[in-house]
Amino acid sequence: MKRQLQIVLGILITFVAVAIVFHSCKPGKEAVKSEAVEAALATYVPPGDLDEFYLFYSGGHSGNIFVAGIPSMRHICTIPVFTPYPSTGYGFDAETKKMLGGYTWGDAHHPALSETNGDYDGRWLFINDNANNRIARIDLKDFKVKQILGPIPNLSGNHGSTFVTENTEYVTIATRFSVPIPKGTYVPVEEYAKKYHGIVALVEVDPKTGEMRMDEKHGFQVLMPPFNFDLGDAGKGPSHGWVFWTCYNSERATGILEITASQNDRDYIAAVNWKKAEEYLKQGKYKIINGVRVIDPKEAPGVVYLMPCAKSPHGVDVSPDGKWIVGSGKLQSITTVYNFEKMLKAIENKDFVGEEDGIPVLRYESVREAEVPVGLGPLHTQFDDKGYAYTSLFVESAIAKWKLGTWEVVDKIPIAYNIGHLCVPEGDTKHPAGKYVIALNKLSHGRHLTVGPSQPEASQLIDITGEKMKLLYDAFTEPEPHYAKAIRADKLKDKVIEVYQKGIDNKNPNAIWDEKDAKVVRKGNTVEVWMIAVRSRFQPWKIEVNQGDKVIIHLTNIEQTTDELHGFAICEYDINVVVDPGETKTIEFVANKPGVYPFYCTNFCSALHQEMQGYLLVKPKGGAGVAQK
Ligand code: K7E
Ligand code: CUA
Repeated sequence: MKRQLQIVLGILITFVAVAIVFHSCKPGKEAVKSEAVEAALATYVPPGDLDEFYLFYSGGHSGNIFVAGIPSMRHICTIPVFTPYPSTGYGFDAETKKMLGGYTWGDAHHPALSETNGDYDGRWLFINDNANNRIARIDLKDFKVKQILGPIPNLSGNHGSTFVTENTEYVTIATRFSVPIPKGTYVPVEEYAKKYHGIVALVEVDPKTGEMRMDEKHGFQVLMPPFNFDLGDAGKGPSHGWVFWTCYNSERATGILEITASQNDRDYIAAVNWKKAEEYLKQGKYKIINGVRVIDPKEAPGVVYLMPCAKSPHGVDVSPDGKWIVGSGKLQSITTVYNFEKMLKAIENKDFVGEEDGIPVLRYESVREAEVPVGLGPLHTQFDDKGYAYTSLFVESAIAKWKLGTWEVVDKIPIAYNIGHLCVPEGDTKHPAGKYVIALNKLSHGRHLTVGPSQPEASQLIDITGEKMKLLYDAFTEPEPHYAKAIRADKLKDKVIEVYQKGIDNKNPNAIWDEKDAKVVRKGNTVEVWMIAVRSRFQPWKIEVNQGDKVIIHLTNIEQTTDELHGFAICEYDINVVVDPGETKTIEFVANKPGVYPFYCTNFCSALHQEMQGYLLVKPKGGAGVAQK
C-alpha cells in the first residue's frame, strides 16, 4: 500500500513539474512555426523518393504485422500472419489455410529480424502468437509467411517470444501463464504454487531454410517455477550463449494478480545458459514431455540462474556490446543494469541468496551494476549508435535517454500518450543505426479525428541525432502495437523479389505456363483443374461439376511483369485468392451449392479487368436442371 501511495505521489509530482516546465518556457508563435517546418522537412519523403528504413510493427490481437517506411511513417503494406486477409488472399488457399490450422486470429507481440553475428541479415522475420502458442516465420524475399509452428507443446501464453540468438540458432518462446505440465493435465488451481509450471524454451532454426523445429531432436524446453514469464532477449558478444527472460509473480500467487502478484519487492530475471543446456541434451539428460525435450534445472545444474529484479519487471534488453542486461520493473522508478561479467563471477563464487525449485538465486548486490533513475513505470529499452539507451516510461508517458557506463539520465521527452514499446532502427543489434526512436503508444486521446469510442492508436517518430530528443511526427497505427523492428532499407534491396520467375522461384509441380496445358480432370468425385490467369482471362473459363464434388483448382498467374496480380473469387462460395506474378496457388472446396456461380478477378489488372471472369456450373444432385430449394 505504502508503495502504491509513493507511486501515486510520484506521478503527481511529475505532472506538476512537467506542467511548470511547459508553462514557463512556452515558445513564441514564430518559433513554433519554424520548429514545425523543420520537423515536417525531416519526415518528408518527396514523391518518387523512398524511405531509409523499413519498420515492422506488430499488430497485437489483429494477428498481423504492419510495414511502414521511416521517416515518412507511411503504411506500406500489411503482412497477414495469424489472421486471414482477403486483400492478399491469405488464408483462402489450401496452403495458407493449412498453415493457420483452423485458427482465425493470433496475438502478435514481438517481431524479430534474423541475425548473423548479432546484426540483422534481412532474411527472415519471426513473430509470436501469445494466444495460441505459435511462432510464425516470414520470408523477407517476398514478405510472406512460410511457416507457423504450433500450438507448441507445454506452452501457455507465448509472450516472451520471439527474440533471436546472435546467429539465429534459436528463437525464444516462454509461457506467460503457468499450467500443469504436461499440458492437458488437470490439477486444481489451489495447488498452483507446487504443481503448476512455467516453461522457457528455445526453438531451433535451420540456418539454411529458416525452418523452425521443436521436437524430440530439435530445440528444448526448461521446466520453471510457476512464475509468469514476460519478455526475453538473447545475449550477444561476451554474453552470446545466454538468454534472459523477465518474470513476475514470483509470489506464485493466483486470483487477483494485480494485488497478489505485486507483494514481493523483487521478482527475477532468469538467465539461461543454452550452450550448457546443449551439453545436457547431448548426454541425454532430459525428459520427453509431449514430444519435446524438457530439461529440469534440478537435474541440470548450471543451466538456469535467477537474478533478483525490482519490481514486476517487464522488458529485458541486452546492450549492443553484450555487457549490460537492462531490466525494467514496471512498478518502479528505476531501471536495473546487470553486469554480465559480474554475473559470471557470482556464479563461479556460488554467491547465492537462496533457490527456487532448485534454481540458484544470485545475490542482487553482486550482479547489479547500476540503478538508473529513469522515471515512473519503465518498460522497454533500446540503444543507439552513440552509447545511449532509451527507456519507455508507461506511467510517466515519456522516454528517458541515458548514458551507458555513466548511467546518468540526460534527456526526457513526453509522449502522447502512454508509451509501451519503442524502437530504434536496428536498436537491439550489435550495431544500432540510431537516428530515430519510434514510440509505440497504447493510448492516443485526441491525436486523430474522432472515429467513435475506439480511438486509433498512435505512434510517434522522434529524432535522436542531437543531444535533445525532438518529436517529428504522429502516425496512426492499427491496433494494437507492441514491439517493432526497423532495418536499413538497403539491406533488403537486393533480396526482395517482385516476380516469381518461372522455374526459378516457382517450382510448384502444379504450375502450368501455357494456355494449352489448362485442363479439367475428373477422378471419381474429385474434379481437379489446372488453370492459368493472364490479362485478362482465366483458362479454362468454365468448370462443370456435380453437387457434392470436391473441387481442386491449381491457379497459376503466368504473368512475368511486376505488379500484375490477379484475383480469383467465386461468388457465394467464400473464396478469394490472389496470385502474384508467376505464383501458383491451390484452392480446394466442396461444391455443395447447386447452380451457376460466376468467378472473377478481384485484383484490378487491366482495362479489361471486368471481363476477366468465368463460370462454375454445379449440377444438382439427381441431375435435374433446377435446384430444389
Ligand atoms: Cu510491453 Cu507484449 Cu512486449 Cu506490449 S508487451 S507493451
Ligand atoms: Cu485479373 Cu483483374
